[in-house]
Amino acid sequence: MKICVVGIGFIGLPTACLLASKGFHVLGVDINEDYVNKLKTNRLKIEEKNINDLLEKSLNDKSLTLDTKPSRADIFIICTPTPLDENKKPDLSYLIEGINSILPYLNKGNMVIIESTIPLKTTQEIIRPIIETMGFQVGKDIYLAHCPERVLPGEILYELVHNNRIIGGCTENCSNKVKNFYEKFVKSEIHTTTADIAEMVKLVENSYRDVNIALANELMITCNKLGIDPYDVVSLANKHPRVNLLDFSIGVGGHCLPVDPYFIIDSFPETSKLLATARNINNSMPKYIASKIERFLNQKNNPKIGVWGVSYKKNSSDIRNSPALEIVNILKDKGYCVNIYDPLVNGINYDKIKYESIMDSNFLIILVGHDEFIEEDYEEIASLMDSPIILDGANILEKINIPKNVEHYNLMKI
Ligand code: SAJ
Repeated sequence: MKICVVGIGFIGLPTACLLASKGFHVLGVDINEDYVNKLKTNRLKIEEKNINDLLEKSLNDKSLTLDTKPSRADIFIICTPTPLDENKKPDLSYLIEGINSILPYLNKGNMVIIESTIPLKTTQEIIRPIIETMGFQVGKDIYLAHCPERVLPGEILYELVHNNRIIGGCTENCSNKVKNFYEKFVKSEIHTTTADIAEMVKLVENSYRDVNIALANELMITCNKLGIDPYDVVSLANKHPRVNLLDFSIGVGGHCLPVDPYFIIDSFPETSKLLATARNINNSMPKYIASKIERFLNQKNNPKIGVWGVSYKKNSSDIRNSPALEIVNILKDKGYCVNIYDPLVNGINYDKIKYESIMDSNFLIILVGHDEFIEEDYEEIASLMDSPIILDGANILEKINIPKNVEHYNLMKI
């Protein structure tokens, strides 16, 4: 069975490699020729657990080939990006380009599976008509379904197999055909439903998480005003058997939670006010945290600041929509001298070596709780700084040994 995966990025590449390892002949397609060539020649280190070995093996045994154009296949899986534009409106240009690219290669009996996260009614009202312009009848000639990915970056290869899946077919026949395919490699439950419901389920999953985090963030701010420990409030409330508050934070980043709720808000603004409010609360967190940091910075003349951690969440190298980076930019825009260090993120502005980022600094601000930061020797770090103050935005103070004489504060508690 031949599979064509269109869009070999964060989700598409692990999906293509996994399917190739399961005995399928897979063609991975991406419009970025330079990226495809670098993947082909193993010149790219992909930051996803176990992916590099699997990619090399699949390319070597030819179970996976890569190209910039699709070709005939039994199954087409679309994993193209669906970002927001500058007005927080869904940008479907990559998705439509991906669908159009497979049209010349479609044959009766093919499956077309949309794994990209998509706005409501996209499968039935945008993708289905494009396919039917080719003379195919969806449900009879082509089996079209939305099967939203729900994998956690860093655990993708494991979760592709072990997470249960939702399959939303345009028709019941589409759902059943696509379910038969997923049953070949998914070891968990597979639930079939309609395309409309599958689209909403995916958006609800991330919206639920975003609203829950917004509630925790709002409670943290109230606890700060009240002068009580927000960690105690959340951990004790969660002792209730039916309460599960998530963690408050410096903000909500990544390419999912800050994006997906807007797909519902854009379609139904009148009935998604809670989602919009939650987005506004989470979007405001970097500014709130930066204002707390400034209260400390203003105690020194021309303070020198080392910031550790810029990715969107701990133990990740991904900086998309990173609240930590937003905080850094707020401080820099206000003229503060900020040196950044993040061992997981390569790039011009934040690859200062560890000690250079804090040498003679007055402040060390830890914004992301990478495991590496927990192992550090804070005695030595404090000795390199000038009357050091450590500000923790990642709730790792309890896990690290800070010398008694070094001032340190948890930014969530003050
Ligand atoms: N965050 C908090 N508090 C928390 C948990 C997370 O502030 O208690 C922040 C993180 O620091 C990060 C952001 O939220 O900045 C998003 O992190 P995340 O842990 O929610 O994970 P993502 O965005 O990497 O992946 C999510 C997952 N969705 C759900 O858990 C419902 C994943 O399963 C999805 O597949 C993924 O979005 C996606 O691609 O949609």
